[in-house]
Amino acid sequence: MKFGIMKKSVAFMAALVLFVSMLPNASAAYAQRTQTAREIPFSSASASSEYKEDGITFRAGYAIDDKTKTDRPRPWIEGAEGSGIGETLKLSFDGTEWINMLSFRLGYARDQARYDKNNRPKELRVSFSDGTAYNCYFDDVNEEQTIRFDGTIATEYVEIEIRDVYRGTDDDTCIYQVRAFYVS
Ligand SMILES: [Ca+2]
Repeated sequence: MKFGIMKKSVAFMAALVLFVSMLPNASAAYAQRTQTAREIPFSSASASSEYKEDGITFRAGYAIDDKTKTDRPRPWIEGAEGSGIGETLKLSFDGTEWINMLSFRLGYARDQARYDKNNRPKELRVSFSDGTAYNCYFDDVNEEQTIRFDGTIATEYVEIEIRDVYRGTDDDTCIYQVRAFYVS
């Protein structure tokens, strides 16, 4: 009796192996989660200096405002003598946020003439309230450039120091827009 059952099982397994071997070959395909970038809005901005001209202050807040909501979008421009090396822009969240990516529009990015006229940051040192800091390097292009960090950073602010610039005809360095994201 036992022997009979075993024989039947062996026959079943043989049939199963034959059936599986007849299935069409297929390459492996693994599902991947779509990466989503959630923007974490800044709530306030301050700077070590702000450039003033014709009654306009190119204030820190311009670096975090919504460029689509104005006809004359402006950057933050440092107000120090020379290229503004060492000047800082501090962008704060409303409390502690988790971020792992920053995006930058650098220079006076509204149009090419303004972009060429003013300095564009080449190197920025980016510091967070958790004590970490990164030297970030940028190309001289009037496009959004993103910096993706290895880990996730829990921080109350993003502090940006100008370290090096691409020179324009005027020695004023501009940061047009900075945005923070959590990419999952
Ligand atoms: Ca300057």
